Amino acid sequence: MLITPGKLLAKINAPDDLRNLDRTELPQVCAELRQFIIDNVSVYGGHFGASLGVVELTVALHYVFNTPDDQLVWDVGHQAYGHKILTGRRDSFYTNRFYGGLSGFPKRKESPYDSFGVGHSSTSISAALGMAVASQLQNYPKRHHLAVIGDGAMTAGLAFEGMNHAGSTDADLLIVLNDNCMSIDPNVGALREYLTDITTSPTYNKMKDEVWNLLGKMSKFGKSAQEIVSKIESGLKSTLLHQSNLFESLHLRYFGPIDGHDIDHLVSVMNDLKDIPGPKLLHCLTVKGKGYSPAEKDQTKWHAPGLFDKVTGEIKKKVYDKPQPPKYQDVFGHTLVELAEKNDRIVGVTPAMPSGSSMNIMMKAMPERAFDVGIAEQHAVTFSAGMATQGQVVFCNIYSTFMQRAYDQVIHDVCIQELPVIFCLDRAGFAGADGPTHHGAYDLAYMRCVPNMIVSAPMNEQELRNLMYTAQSDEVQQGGRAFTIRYPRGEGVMPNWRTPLEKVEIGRGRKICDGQEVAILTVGPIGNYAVTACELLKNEGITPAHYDMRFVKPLDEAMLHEIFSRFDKVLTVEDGCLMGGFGSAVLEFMTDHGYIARVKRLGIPDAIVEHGEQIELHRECGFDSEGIARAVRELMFAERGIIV
Ligand SMILES: Cc1ncc(C[n+]2csc(CCOP(=O)(O)OP(=O)(O)O)c2C)c(N)n1
Repeated sequence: MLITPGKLLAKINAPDDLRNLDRTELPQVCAELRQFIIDNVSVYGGHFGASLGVVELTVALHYVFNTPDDQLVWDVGHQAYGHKILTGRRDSFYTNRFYGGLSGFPKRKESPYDSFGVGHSSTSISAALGMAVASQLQNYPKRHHLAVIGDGAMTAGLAFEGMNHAGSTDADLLIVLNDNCMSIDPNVGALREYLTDITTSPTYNKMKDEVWNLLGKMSKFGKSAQEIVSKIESGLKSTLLHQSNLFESLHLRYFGPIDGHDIDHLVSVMNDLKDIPGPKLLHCLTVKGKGYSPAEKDQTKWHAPGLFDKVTGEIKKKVYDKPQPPKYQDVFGHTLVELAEKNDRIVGVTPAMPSGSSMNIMMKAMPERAFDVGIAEQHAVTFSAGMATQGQVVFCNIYSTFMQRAYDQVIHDVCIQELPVIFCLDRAGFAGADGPTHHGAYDLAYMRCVPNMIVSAPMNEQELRNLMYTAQSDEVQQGGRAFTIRYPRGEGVMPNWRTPLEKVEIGRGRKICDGQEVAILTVGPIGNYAVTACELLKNEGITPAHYDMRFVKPLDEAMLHEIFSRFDKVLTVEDGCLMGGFGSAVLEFMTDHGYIARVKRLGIPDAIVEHGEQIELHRECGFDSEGIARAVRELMFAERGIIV
């Protein structure tokens, strides 16, 4: 249902309408835009604090620059709700993140204003620089290129790679650094301290005043950009004697810090910067959650709070009449501490996801043994490898989708060197409403082809605990193989999950139930759908066998020999890509051992699956309970010409 916008916002169907407004009306636009975001997210959910924090930046950027001809690139994109609302998607915004609705992130197919698709962090500088260089090659100097990047995203190597390149060009690039001192959790590392220093340094603030005076003169007296820029630069050089500037050292002209909530000042400054050639960075200070006090106070909780009462600020929690299963991430977090209490060589590593992965449980219990390394997946893996060389038992927890960034590190720094790092891949399978940039679709395929790697997926909480227990055991740690444990977003199936820890034999599956005619082979929690499918089929007199293979590598070969000897109809089910995944592994086994069987594989097809509830996407791909039951019937009856 459409939420009613304020009266100015109601008239903005595209940024041109915004640009037709008088500058004095912009504070009102900002207030209405902020309210519209609050009204929508409180009832339909989504990311919250980040978009509130960039309301003024969003309005200023679209007011000053000629989007969509000027290229505006958002980093991560979770803060782009205001941008979506101002660029023709106000009336469909209530569908944000729902199945078939708007994407929660900028997406090229969705709008010409979404110049670059995003979801993973720290891509904006490289992408906008690429666009700027292309504009030069195509002799189109009129176009501006803008990258809006947070201080969290700025901690990634990729952002620095982009700046390092940008500084050696004369491309028209404006990097807007949205500095709110927060990642999802508080930002970490030396860069955060540097940004705070630069913000509070008296030398810099004096210099800043001089720079703004010069910029002000430029607009008033029409001085040439070159003249002003050379003055600013000589001013900077004298200041640099006192304090070096990181961005200036990379040959980016640095402006700021300025108040990112002062819309009038933002418009003036951006207008001035338009005339300054070359790569430059504007440092804006903002508050995550700005304008909604509960979100300003607890910024991590309000990053993506779920539904809430916008008047009281109370976050709505579902009420149950009996205990519910925990989230897999919490089972991970608590089990890690339990293991670390007994094994003092255990350490934990997370790249900027302490809350999302529940590594914060260990960070609280054992702060000296758990590390948040910033949005730096590559570093997280190599840092873990380094610790493993010294005999630490490292649990490196990375979302499946973000691990894609660190693939070379997995091969080069871990597996080739036979280091037994334990990779816990959270959000494996469909991530849900975050959509294709966040689906953990590829991990089974990309991990299983690497030598010296064990790949496993627990079917429930107890299995997760046991796999973690096994991975840290001396036997595995001395074996020189890395150990991947992948599990999905959300709750498991066992309310009483604090089970005694038991070792699992590496490469050993479990028979869930015996049966006739068809064998269903699953990995991970998707196996619970197969359990339900078997119950459905039982009513029809169909009784397939079901095996939880547990390991995609090494496969349980003894079990597979038994299966292919007994069954000539086999169904594999995985919530990962079909190409190269678990089903492929089973087919490889079959052909390598000369078995002949009819094998049907269910999993994620070779296509981009959009966003939606996990169950909706499982259904779409045909591996929910109904889909599995249907596939069993097909295997049994289709060849006899019976339509099922
Ligand atoms: C490669 C990658 N790792 C982790 C994430 C998860 N993530 C989403 S937003 C975010 C924090 C970004 O902080 P910042 O750039 O400062 O933006 P803010 O939310 O503070 O506006 C993180 C870690 C991601 N999107 N991409």
